[in-house]
Amino acid sequence: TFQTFDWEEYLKETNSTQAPSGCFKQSPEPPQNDFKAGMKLEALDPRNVTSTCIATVISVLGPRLRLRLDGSDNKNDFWRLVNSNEIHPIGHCEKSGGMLQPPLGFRMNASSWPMFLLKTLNGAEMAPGKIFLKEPAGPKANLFQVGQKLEAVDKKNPQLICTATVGAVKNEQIHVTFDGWRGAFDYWCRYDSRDIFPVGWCAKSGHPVQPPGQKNNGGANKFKLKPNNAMPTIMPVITSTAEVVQSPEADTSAPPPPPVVIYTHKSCRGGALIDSFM
Ligand code: MLY
Repeated sequence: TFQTFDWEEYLKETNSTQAPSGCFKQSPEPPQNDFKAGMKLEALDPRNVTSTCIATVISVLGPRLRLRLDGSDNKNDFWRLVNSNEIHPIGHCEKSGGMLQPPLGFRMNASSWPMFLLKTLNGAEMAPGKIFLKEPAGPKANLFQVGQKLEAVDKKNPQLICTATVGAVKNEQIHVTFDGWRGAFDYWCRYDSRDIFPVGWCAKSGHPVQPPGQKNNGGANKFKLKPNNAMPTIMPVITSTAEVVQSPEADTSAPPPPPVVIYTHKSCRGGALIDSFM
């Protein structure tokens, strides 16, 4: 089910303000996404940005695309907005005098690249040029202020866009901190990064948003997601301690403790100690 987050209440409760939309290099309205899974396009290799590669759309989420470079593995998928300037229709590279390159970590011998390229493009569904949208101009200077709220991609879990706060501002950079999460997820980025969005962008664009985590939140997370139009459902999570693998030194003479049943709302995320179950 599609989830929303009550930013208005959260801003009030935290006595904070949102970064104005003019701070961001994002279009005022989230762009339309007409890409479909399976379509092929050209993308800069995120691990080697001087290379243009063939990529396949693995899935779509709001105005974002999950991409995988053809000839690469399935462990290095990355996400791009439909109005990114790092993606183009097939043929763009050659038109601008470049040559398509194998991705970093090409799984075959480099000498088989030309044949691989022919085969991967033969009969492929190529994303039509008209669904690639122009990158917004964005602001000319860093207009962010410390303490302002925003929505930001979690670079360690890049499918997630999360509630965040500007922790610091320095020259062209801002420090993105994730509300209710330890600092391990924080990062510095340019003010015109495509990974940061104004408050409410996810809700507007049909992209899920992650509510704040539990840290320094008084234990209970008041600001959880609310399902849009689904009836709340309580789901049991059964953790059988009997399945825990024991080390050779463990006392196996004692009987295993009984299973523990935890009841939780199905939209709740497990956090560090309980796996997600959706
Ligand atoms: N289960 C992962 C996910 C963390 C997501 C953190 N983001 C939202 C800032 C973990 O606990 O590491």
